Amino acid sequence: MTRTDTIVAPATPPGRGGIGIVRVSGPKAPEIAAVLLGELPPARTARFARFLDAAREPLDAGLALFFPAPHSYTGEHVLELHGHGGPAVLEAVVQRILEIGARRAQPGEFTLRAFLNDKLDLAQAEAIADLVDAGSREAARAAMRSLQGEFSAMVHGLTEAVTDVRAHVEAAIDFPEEEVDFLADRQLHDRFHTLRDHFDAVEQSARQGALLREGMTVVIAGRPNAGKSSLLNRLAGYEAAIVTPIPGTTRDIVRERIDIDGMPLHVLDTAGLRDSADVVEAEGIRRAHEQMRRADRVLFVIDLTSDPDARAYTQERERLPRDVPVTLVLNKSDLSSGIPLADTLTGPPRIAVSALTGAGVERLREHLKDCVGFRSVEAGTVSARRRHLEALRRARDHVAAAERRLRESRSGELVAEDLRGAQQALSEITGEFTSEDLLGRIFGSFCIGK
Ligand SMILES: Nc1nc2c(ncn2[C@@H]2O[C@H](COP(=O)(O)OP(=O)(O)O)[C@@H](O)[C@H]2O)c(=O)[nH]1
Ligand SMILES: [Mg+2]
Repeated sequence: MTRTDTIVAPATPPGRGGIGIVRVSGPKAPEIAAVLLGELPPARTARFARFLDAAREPLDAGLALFFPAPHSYTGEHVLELHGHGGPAVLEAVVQRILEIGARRAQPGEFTLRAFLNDKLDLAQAEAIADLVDAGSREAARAAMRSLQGEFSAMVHGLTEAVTDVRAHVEAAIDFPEEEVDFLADRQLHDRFHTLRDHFDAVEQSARQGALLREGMTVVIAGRPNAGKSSLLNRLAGYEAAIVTPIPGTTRDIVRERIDIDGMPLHVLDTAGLRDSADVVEAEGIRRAHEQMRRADRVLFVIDLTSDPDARAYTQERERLPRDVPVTLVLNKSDLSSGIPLADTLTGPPRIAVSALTGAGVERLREHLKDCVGFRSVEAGTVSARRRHLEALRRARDHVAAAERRLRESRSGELVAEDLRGAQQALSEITGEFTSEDLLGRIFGSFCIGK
Protein backbone atom coordinates (compact mmCIF):
# COMPACT_ATOMS: atom_id res chain seq x y z
CA MET A 1 0.00 0.00 0.00
CA THR A 2 1.81 3.12 -1.11
CA ARG A 3 0.42 6.57 -1.02
CA THR A 4 1.73 7.45 -4.45
CA ASP A 5 -0.86 5.15 -5.99
CA THR A 6 -4.12 6.59 -7.20
CA ILE A 7 -7.11 4.65 -5.92
CA VAL A 8 -10.66 4.31 -7.17
CA ALA A 9 -13.89 2.81 -5.83
CA PRO A 10 -17.63 3.36 -5.92
CA ALA A 11 -18.55 5.44 -2.86
CA THR A 12 -22.24 4.54 -2.92
CA PRO A 13 -23.44 1.08 -1.85
CA PRO A 14 -23.72 -1.70 -4.43
CA GLY A 15 -27.13 -2.03 -6.00
CA ARG A 16 -29.39 0.27 -7.94
CA GLY A 17 -30.03 3.86 -7.01
CA GLY A 18 -30.75 7.25 -8.44
CA ILE A 19 -27.14 8.32 -8.23
CA GLY A 20 -23.93 6.35 -8.07
CA ILE A 21 -20.71 8.02 -7.04
CA VAL A 22 -17.22 6.94 -8.02
CA ARG A 23 -14.39 8.42 -6.03
CA VAL A 24 -10.77 8.74 -7.14
CA SER A 25 -7.93 9.86 -4.88
CA GLY A 26 -4.23 10.34 -5.55
CA PRO A 27 -1.71 12.21 -7.68
CA LYS A 28 -3.16 10.98 -10.96
CA ALA A 29 -6.68 12.28 -10.31
CA PRO A 30 -6.22 15.39 -12.53
CA GLU A 31 -4.86 13.28 -15.40
CA ILE A 32 -7.73 10.83 -15.03
CA ALA A 33 -10.20 13.72 -15.17
CA ALA A 34 -8.56 15.10 -18.29
CA VAL A 35 -8.75 11.76 -20.12
CA LEU A 36 -12.13 10.58 -18.83
CA LEU A 37 -13.96 13.90 -19.11
CA GLY A 38 -11.92 15.64 -21.78
CA GLU A 39 -11.03 18.40 -19.32
CA LEU A 40 -10.19 19.02 -15.67
CA PRO A 41 -13.19 20.63 -13.96
CA PRO A 42 -12.46 23.84 -12.04
CA ALA A 43 -11.69 23.29 -8.35
CA ARG A 44 -14.65 22.54 -6.10
CA THR A 45 -17.24 23.40 -8.73
CA ALA A 46 -19.86 20.96 -9.93
CA ARG A 47 -19.68 20.50 -13.70
CA PHE A 48 -21.87 18.46 -15.98
CA ALA A 49 -19.69 16.08 -17.95
CA ARG A 50 -19.71 12.93 -20.05
CA PHE A 51 -17.62 10.05 -18.75
CA LEU A 52 -15.88 8.72 -21.86
CA ASP A 53 -14.55 5.30 -22.78
CA ALA A 54 -11.33 4.67 -24.75
CA ALA A 55 -13.18 5.35 -28.03
CA ARG A 56 -14.50 8.61 -26.54
CA GLU A 57 -18.05 7.22 -26.44
CA PRO A 58 -19.92 8.21 -23.26
CA LEU A 59 -20.23 5.47 -20.63
CA ASP A 60 -22.38 7.72 -18.49
CA ALA A 61 -22.95 11.39 -17.84
CA GLY A 62 -23.36 13.35 -14.64
CA LEU A 63 -21.60 15.73 -12.31
CA ALA A 64 -17.85 15.87 -11.92
CA LEU A 65 -16.17 17.50 -8.96
CA PHE A 66 -12.48 18.08 -8.49
CA PHE A 67 -10.95 18.80 -5.06
CA PRO A 68 -7.28 19.73 -5.42
CA ALA A 69 -4.92 18.63 -2.62
CA PRO A 70 -4.78 19.32 0.23
CA HIS A 71 -8.37 20.54 0.52
CA SER A 72 -10.14 17.22 0.11
CA TYR A 73 -11.39 14.32 2.21
CA THR A 74 -8.13 12.41 1.86
CA GLY A 75 -5.82 15.40 1.65
CA GLU A 76 -4.85 14.28 -1.88
CA HIS A 77 -6.29 15.28 -5.26
CA VAL A 78 -9.80 13.86 -5.28
CA LEU A 79 -12.17 13.45 -8.21
CA GLU A 80 -15.81 12.61 -7.61
CA LEU A 81 -18.04 11.43 -10.42
CA HIS A 82 -21.77 11.46 -9.76
CA GLY A 83 -23.33 9.27 -12.39
CA HIS A 84 -26.27 6.90 -12.47
CA GLY A 85 -26.57 4.33 -9.73
CA GLY A 86 -26.52 1.04 -11.60
CA PRO A 87 -23.97 -1.67 -10.90
CA ALA A 88 -23.00 -2.17 -14.56
CA VAL A 89 -22.59 1.50 -15.38
CA LEU A 90 -20.60 2.16 -12.20
CA GLU A 91 -18.33 -0.78 -12.89
CA ALA A 92 -17.76 0.46 -16.47
CA VAL A 93 -16.63 3.85 -15.16
CA VAL A 94 -14.37 2.22 -12.55
CA GLN A 95 -12.87 -0.06 -15.24
CA ARG A 96 -12.10 2.91 -17.48
CA ILE A 97 -10.38 4.69 -14.59
CA LEU A 98 -8.33 1.57 -13.86
CA GLU A 99 -7.20 1.58 -17.50
CA ILE A 100 -6.17 5.21 -17.34
CA GLY A 101 -4.03 4.54 -14.31
CA ALA A 102 -5.48 3.78 -10.90
CA ARG A 103 -5.97 0.70 -8.78
CA ARG A 104 -8.98 -0.44 -6.79
CA ALA A 105 -9.12 0.93 -3.25
CA GLN A 106 -9.04 -1.44 -0.33
CA PRO A 107 -11.70 -1.18 2.39
CA GLY A 108 -11.29 2.03 4.36
CA GLU A 109 -8.38 3.19 2.24
CA PHE A 110 -9.77 6.67 1.55
CA THR A 111 -10.22 7.27 5.27
CA LEU A 112 -6.83 5.70 6.02
CA ARG A 113 -5.25 8.27 3.69
CA ALA A 114 -7.21 11.03 5.40
CA PHE A 115 -5.75 9.78 8.70
CA LEU A 116 -2.20 9.52 7.34
CA ASN A 117 -2.51 13.04 5.92
CA ASP A 118 -3.69 14.40 9.29
CA LYS A 119 -7.17 15.23 8.05
CA LEU A 120 -8.58 13.44 11.06
CA ASP A 121 -7.24 11.45 13.97
CA LEU A 122 -7.89 7.77 14.59
CA ALA A 123 -10.85 8.26 16.93
CA GLN A 124 -12.46 10.51 14.32
CA ALA A 125 -11.81 7.99 11.56
CA GLU A 126 -13.54 5.34 13.66
CA ALA A 127 -16.40 7.75 14.26
CA ILE A 128 -16.98 7.88 10.49
CA ALA A 129 -17.50 4.12 10.41
CA ASP A 130 -19.69 4.38 13.51
CA LEU A 131 -21.79 7.09 11.91
CA VAL A 132 -22.30 4.93 8.83
CA ASP A 133 -23.17 1.92 11.00
CA ALA A 134 -25.24 3.78 13.60
CA GLY A 135 -28.38 1.82 14.42
CA SER A 136 -30.25 4.61 16.16
CA ARG A 137 -30.51 8.36 16.03
CA GLU A 138 -28.77 8.60 19.40
CA ALA A 139 -25.86 6.51 18.18
CA ALA A 140 -25.61 8.67 15.06
CA ARG A 141 -25.56 11.84 17.12
CA ALA A 142 -22.84 10.48 19.39
CA ALA A 143 -20.77 9.42 16.38
CA MET A 144 -21.17 12.89 14.92
CA ARG A 145 -19.83 14.43 18.14
CA SER A 146 -16.80 12.16 18.02
CA LEU A 147 -16.32 12.95 14.36
CA GLN A 148 -16.25 16.63 15.22
CA GLY A 149 -13.45 15.88 17.64
CA GLU A 150 -15.24 16.05 20.99
CA PHE A 151 -13.96 12.69 22.16
CA SER A 152 -10.45 13.42 20.89
CA ALA A 153 -10.53 16.73 22.78
CA MET A 154 -11.44 14.88 25.99
CA VAL A 155 -8.54 12.50 25.48
CA HIS A 156 -6.17 15.37 24.74
CA GLY A 157 -7.33 17.14 27.90
CA LEU A 158 -6.50 14.01 29.85
CA THR A 159 -3.11 13.71 28.16
CA GLU A 160 -2.31 17.30 29.09
CA ALA A 161 -3.22 16.68 32.70
CA VAL A 162 -0.88 13.66 32.78
CA THR A 163 1.85 15.70 31.09
CA ASP A 164 1.53 18.43 33.74
CA VAL A 165 2.01 15.96 36.55
CA ARG A 166 4.94 14.39 34.75
CA ALA A 167 6.56 17.81 34.25
CA HIS A 168 6.26 18.41 37.98
CA VAL A 169 7.88 15.06 38.75
CA GLU A 170 10.65 15.59 36.22
CA ALA A 171 11.42 18.98 37.69
CA ALA A 172 12.07 17.13 40.95
CA ILE A 173 14.50 14.78 39.21
CA ASP A 174 16.45 17.78 37.97
CA PHE A 175 17.10 18.93 41.53
CA PRO A 176 18.31 15.76 43.22
CA GLU A 177 19.00 17.41 46.58
CA GLU A 178 15.40 18.49 46.82
CA GLU A 179 13.82 15.50 45.09
CA VAL A 180 12.31 13.95 48.17
CA ASP A 181 10.77 17.23 49.30
CA PHE A 182 9.40 17.86 45.87
CA LEU A 183 7.76 14.48 45.68
CA ALA A 184 6.35 14.66 49.19
CA ASP A 185 4.67 17.88 48.21
CA ARG A 186 0.99 17.96 49.13
CA GLN A 187 0.25 19.67 45.85
CA LEU A 188 1.51 16.69 43.86
CA HIS A 189 -0.81 14.35 45.73
CA ASP A 190 -3.71 16.66 45.02
CA ARG A 191 -2.86 16.59 41.37
CA PHE A 192 -3.02 12.81 41.30
CA HIS A 193 -6.37 13.03 42.95
CA THR A 194 -7.70 15.44 40.32
CA LEU A 195 -6.29 13.21 37.63
CA ARG A 196 -8.31 10.26 38.93
CA ASP A 197 -11.53 12.29 38.77
CA HIS A 198 -10.64 13.37 35.28
CA PHE A 199 -10.19 9.75 34.19
CA ASP A 200 -13.57 8.88 35.72
CA ALA A 201 -15.35 11.54 33.72
CA VAL A 202 -13.81 10.57 30.38
CA GLU A 203 -14.33 6.86 31.00
CA GLN A 204 -17.96 7.41 31.88
CA SER A 205 -18.55 9.25 28.64
CA ALA A 206 -16.66 6.65 26.60
CA ARG A 207 -18.55 3.80 28.25
CA GLN A 208 -21.89 5.32 27.28
CA GLY A 209 -20.58 5.74 23.76
CA ALA A 210 -19.43 2.13 23.55
CA LEU A 211 -22.81 0.95 24.82
CA LEU A 212 -24.59 2.99 22.19
CA ARG A 213 -22.49 1.26 19.58
CA GLU A 214 -22.31 -2.25 20.90
CA GLY A 215 -25.23 -2.49 23.30
CA MET A 216 -25.80 -5.53 25.46
CA THR A 217 -26.79 -9.11 24.77
CA VAL A 218 -29.31 -10.92 26.94
CA VAL A 219 -30.42 -14.52 26.69
CA ILE A 220 -33.92 -15.48 27.77
CA ALA A 221 -33.85 -18.86 29.46
CA GLY A 222 -36.15 -20.93 31.65
CA ARG A 223 -38.41 -23.96 31.65
CA PRO A 224 -40.60 -24.75 28.64
CA ASN A 225 -43.83 -22.75 28.69
CA ALA A 226 -42.57 -20.21 31.23
CA GLY A 227 -43.31 -17.49 28.67
CA LYS A 228 -39.87 -16.87 27.19
CA SER A 229 -41.04 -16.37 23.63
CA SER A 230 -43.90 -14.20 24.86
CA LEU A 231 -41.36 -12.03 26.71
CA LEU A 232 -39.21 -11.69 23.60
CA ASN A 233 -42.25 -10.62 21.60
CA ARG A 234 -43.23 -8.16 24.30
CA LEU A 235 -39.74 -6.63 24.36
CA ALA A 236 -39.59 -6.51 20.57
CA GLY A 237 -43.07 -5.07 20.27
CA TYR A 238 -44.15 -7.60 17.66
CA GLU A 239 -44.53 -11.35 17.14
CA ALA A 240 -40.94 -12.33 16.50
CA ALA A 241 -41.16 -15.84 17.99
CA ILE A 242 -43.89 -18.45 17.88
CA VAL A 243 -45.91 -18.72 21.09
CA THR A 244 -48.02 -21.80 21.85
CA PRO A 245 -49.23 -23.58 24.95
CA ILE A 246 -47.23 -26.62 23.81
CA PRO A 247 -43.98 -27.01 25.74
CA GLY A 248 -40.90 -27.27 23.53
CA THR A 249 -42.09 -24.98 20.73
CA THR A 250 -38.90 -22.96 20.49
CA ARG A 251 -35.88 -24.93 19.37
CA ASP A 252 -33.78 -22.70 17.20
CA ILE A 253 -32.40 -19.56 18.76
CA VAL A 254 -34.52 -16.55 17.85
CA ARG A 255 -32.58 -13.28 17.83
CA GLU A 256 -33.99 -9.80 17.89
CA ARG A 257 -32.28 -6.46 17.96
CA ILE A 258 -34.25 -4.05 20.08
CA ASP A 259 -33.57 -0.42 20.79
CA ILE A 260 -33.81 0.88 24.36
CA ASP A 261 -33.38 4.67 24.30
CA GLY A 262 -30.88 4.25 21.50
CA MET A 263 -28.93 1.43 23.12
CA PRO A 264 -29.03 -1.74 21.04
CA LEU A 265 -30.30 -4.68 23.04
CA HIS A 266 -29.68 -8.06 21.43
CA VAL A 267 -32.23 -10.50 22.81
CA LEU A 268 -32.01 -14.23 22.22
CA ASP A 269 -34.95 -16.53 22.85
CA THR A 270 -33.94 -20.11 23.48
CA ALA A 271 -35.34 -23.61 23.87
CA GLY A 272 -36.78 -24.28 27.33
CA LEU A 273 -34.39 -25.98 29.71
CA ARG A 274 -35.51 -29.49 30.63
CA ASP A 275 -34.23 -33.02 30.31
CA SER A 276 -35.56 -33.85 26.90
CA ALA A 277 -35.41 -37.10 24.98
CA ASP A 278 -36.06 -35.38 21.66
CA VAL A 279 -32.74 -34.95 19.79
CA VAL A 280 -33.85 -31.70 18.15
CA GLU A 281 -34.91 -30.14 21.40
CA ALA A 282 -31.77 -31.40 23.14
CA GLU A 283 -29.67 -29.65 20.50
CA GLY A 284 -31.73 -26.49 21.12
CA ILE A 285 -30.94 -26.74 24.82
CA ARG A 286 -27.24 -27.22 24.12
CA ARG A 287 -27.29 -24.07 22.00
CA ALA A 288 -29.13 -22.18 24.71
CA HIS A 289 -26.27 -22.95 27.10
CA GLU A 290 -23.72 -21.91 24.53
CA GLN A 291 -25.44 -18.54 24.03
CA MET A 292 -25.76 -17.97 27.76
CA ARG A 293 -22.00 -18.25 28.17
CA ARG A 294 -21.51 -15.41 25.69
CA ALA A 295 -24.24 -13.16 27.02
CA ASP A 296 -23.95 -10.05 29.18
CA ARG A 297 -26.90 -11.26 31.23
CA VAL A 298 -29.38 -14.12 31.47
CA LEU A 299 -33.05 -13.40 31.94
CA PHE A 300 -34.29 -16.51 33.69
CA VAL A 301 -38.06 -16.68 33.24
CA ILE A 302 -40.16 -18.29 35.95
CA ASP A 303 -43.82 -19.24 35.52
CA LEU A 304 -45.33 -17.93 38.74
CA THR A 305 -48.48 -20.00 38.34
CA SER A 306 -46.71 -23.35 38.29
CA ASP A 307 -43.48 -22.48 40.09
CA PRO A 308 -44.08 -19.74 42.66
CA ASP A 309 -40.87 -20.56 44.54
CA ALA A 310 -38.67 -20.32 41.45
CA ARG A 311 -37.48 -23.89 41.89
CA ALA A 312 -36.59 -24.08 38.21
CA TYR A 313 -33.85 -21.58 38.86
CA THR A 314 -32.55 -23.39 41.93
CA GLN A 315 -32.41 -26.61 39.94
CA GLU A 316 -30.69 -25.09 36.91
CA ARG A 317 -28.35 -22.74 38.75
CA GLU A 318 -25.43 -25.17 38.71
CA ARG A 319 -25.60 -25.49 34.96
CA LEU A 320 -25.74 -21.76 34.25
CA PRO A 321 -22.48 -19.99 33.41
CA ARG A 322 -20.92 -18.80 36.62
CA ASP A 323 -19.71 -15.39 35.49
CA VAL A 324 -22.83 -14.23 33.67
CA PRO A 325 -25.24 -12.35 35.93
CA VAL A 326 -28.87 -13.45 36.11
CA THR A 327 -32.15 -11.62 36.56
CA LEU A 328 -35.18 -13.66 37.54
CA VAL A 329 -38.18 -12.60 35.52
CA LEU A 330 -41.28 -13.73 37.39
CA ASN A 331 -43.81 -14.10 34.61
CA LYS A 332 -47.58 -14.49 34.42
CA SER A 333 -48.06 -12.02 37.26
CA ASP A 334 -51.54 -11.43 35.83
CA LEU A 335 -52.55 -14.88 37.09
CA SER A 336 -50.66 -14.85 40.35
CA SER A 337 -51.66 -12.93 43.44
CA GLY A 338 -48.41 -12.61 45.32
CA ILE A 339 -44.74 -12.45 44.47
CA PRO A 340 -42.54 -14.81 46.44
CA LEU A 341 -40.24 -12.92 48.75
CA ALA A 342 -37.94 -15.69 49.83
CA ASP A 343 -34.29 -15.07 48.94
CA THR A 344 -34.98 -11.56 47.66
CA LEU A 345 -32.00 -10.23 49.56
CA THR A 346 -29.46 -12.85 48.59
CA GLY A 347 -30.50 -14.23 45.21
CA PRO A 348 -30.40 -12.50 41.84
CA PRO A 349 -32.60 -9.44 41.24
CA ARG A 350 -36.25 -10.31 40.57
CA ILE A 351 -38.75 -8.51 38.44
CA ALA A 352 -42.39 -9.49 38.16
CA VAL A 353 -43.93 -9.09 34.72
CA SER A 354 -46.77 -10.28 32.63
CA ALA A 355 -45.63 -10.98 29.11
CA LEU A 356 -49.31 -11.23 28.24
CA THR A 357 -50.46 -7.81 29.47
CA GLY A 358 -47.11 -6.03 29.41
CA ALA A 359 -47.20 -5.17 33.10
CA GLY A 360 -43.70 -4.74 34.55
CA VAL A 361 -41.95 -4.87 31.17
CA GLU A 362 -41.03 -1.19 31.32
CA ARG A 363 -39.43 -1.84 34.71
CA LEU A 364 -37.47 -4.70 33.16
CA ARG A 365 -36.18 -2.36 30.46
CA GLU A 366 -35.06 0.18 33.05
CA HIS A 367 -33.42 -2.61 35.02
CA LEU A 368 -31.43 -3.73 31.96
CA LYS A 369 -30.20 -0.19 31.38
CA ASP A 370 -29.18 0.10 35.03
CA CYS A 371 -27.31 -3.21 34.86
CA VAL A 372 -24.90 -1.94 32.22
CA GLY A 373 -24.85 1.61 33.55
CA PHE A 374 -26.55 3.08 30.53
CA ARG A 375 -28.10 6.48 31.08
CA SER A 376 -30.43 7.99 28.58
CA VAL A 377 -28.15 9.79 26.23
CA GLU A 378 -26.98 13.04 27.72
CA ALA A 379 -25.88 16.02 25.71
CA GLY A 380 -22.19 15.11 25.89
CA THR A 381 -22.26 11.47 24.83
CA VAL A 382 -19.66 10.69 22.20
CA SER A 383 -19.20 7.47 20.31
CA ALA A 384 -16.42 5.25 21.56
CA ARG A 385 -15.27 1.70 21.16
CA ARG A 386 -14.06 -1.12 23.32
CA ARG A 387 -10.54 -0.38 22.09
CA HIS A 388 -10.80 3.13 23.55
CA LEU A 389 -12.06 1.84 26.88
CA GLU A 390 -9.16 -0.60 27.05
CA ALA A 391 -6.63 2.13 26.32
CA LEU A 392 -8.21 4.36 28.96
CA ARG A 393 -8.02 1.54 31.48
CA ARG A 394 -4.36 0.93 30.70
CA ALA A 395 -3.58 4.62 31.05
CA ARG A 396 -5.39 4.71 34.37
CA ASP A 397 -3.44 1.66 35.59
CA HIS A 398 -0.19 3.43 34.76
CA VAL A 399 -1.29 6.49 36.70
CA ALA A 400 -2.27 4.33 39.67
CA ALA A 401 1.13 2.64 39.53
CA ALA A 402 2.82 6.05 39.44
CA GLU A 403 0.91 7.14 42.50
CA ARG A 404 1.80 3.96 44.35
CA ARG A 405 5.48 4.39 43.56
CA LEU A 406 5.37 7.95 44.68
CA ARG A 407 4.10 6.82 48.08
CA GLU A 408 6.37 3.83 48.41
CA SER A 409 9.67 4.63 46.78
CA ARG A 410 9.76 8.37 46.19
CA SER A 411 11.69 7.71 43.02
CA GLY A 412 10.98 10.44 40.53
CA GLU A 413 12.46 8.43 37.66
CA LEU A 414 10.09 5.55 38.14
CA VAL A 415 7.05 7.76 38.65
CA ALA A 416 7.85 9.64 35.47
CA GLU A 417 8.25 6.35 33.61
CA ASP A 418 4.77 5.22 34.66
CA LEU A 419 3.31 8.52 33.58
CA ARG A 420 4.99 8.16 30.21
CA GLY A 421 3.24 4.79 29.90
CA ALA A 422 -0.08 6.51 30.59
CA GLN A 423 0.57 9.09 27.89
CA GLN A 424 1.45 6.39 25.43
CA ALA A 425 -1.75 4.46 26.13
CA LEU A 426 -3.81 7.62 25.64
CA SER A 427 -2.06 8.45 22.39
CA GLU A 428 -3.17 5.11 20.97
CA ILE A 429 -6.76 6.32 21.10
CA THR A 430 -6.24 9.25 18.79
CA GLY A 431 -3.53 7.43 16.86
CA GLU A 432 -0.41 9.51 17.50
CA PHE A 433 1.07 6.18 18.40
CA THR A 434 -0.18 3.17 16.44
CA SER A 435 1.04 -0.03 14.91
CA GLU A 436 0.48 -1.04 11.29
CA ASP A 437 -1.37 -3.98 12.66
CA LEU A 438 -3.90 -1.85 14.55
CA LEU A 439 -4.45 0.38 11.51
CA GLY A 440 -5.01 -2.70 9.37
CA ARG A 441 -7.60 -3.98 11.77
CA ILE A 442 -9.45 -0.69 12.09
CA PHE A 443 -9.57 0.32 8.44
CA GLY A 444 -10.01 -3.24 7.20
CA SER A 445 -13.44 -3.29 8.82
CA PHE A 446 -14.60 -0.24 6.82
CA CYS A 447 -16.59 -0.66 3.66
CA ILE A 448 -14.98 -0.25 0.25
CA GLY A 449 -15.17 3.33 -0.92
CA LYS A 450 -14.96 4.78 2.59
N1 LIG B 1 -51.61 -15.57 31.52
C1 LIG B 1 -50.42 -15.49 30.97
N2 LIG B 1 -50.02 -16.39 30.04
C2 LIG B 1 -48.81 -16.27 29.48
C3 LIG B 1 -47.92 -15.22 29.87
N3 LIG B 1 -46.78 -15.36 29.17
C4 LIG B 1 -46.96 -16.46 28.38
N4 LIG B 1 -48.18 -17.02 28.57
C5 LIG B 1 -48.71 -18.20 27.91
O1 LIG B 1 -47.89 -19.30 28.23
C6 LIG B 1 -47.77 -20.21 27.13
C7 LIG B 1 -46.31 -20.45 26.79
O2 LIG B 1 -45.76 -19.24 26.32
P1 LIG B 1 -44.43 -19.19 25.46
O3 LIG B 1 -44.06 -17.76 25.32
O4 LIG B 1 -44.59 -19.99 24.22
O5 LIG B 1 -43.46 -19.93 26.47
P2 LIG B 1 -41.99 -20.49 26.18
O6 LIG B 1 -42.13 -21.94 25.95
O7 LIG B 1 -41.24 -20.22 27.45
O8 LIG B 1 -41.42 -19.76 25.01
C8 LIG B 1 -48.56 -19.58 26.00
O9 LIG B 1 -49.82 -20.18 25.97
C9 LIG B 1 -48.65 -18.12 26.40
O10 LIG B 1 -49.78 -17.48 25.89
C10 LIG B 1 -48.37 -14.27 30.88
O11 LIG B 1 -47.69 -13.34 31.29
N5 LIG B 1 -49.61 -14.47 31.38
MG1 LIG C 1 -40.68 -20.52 23.28
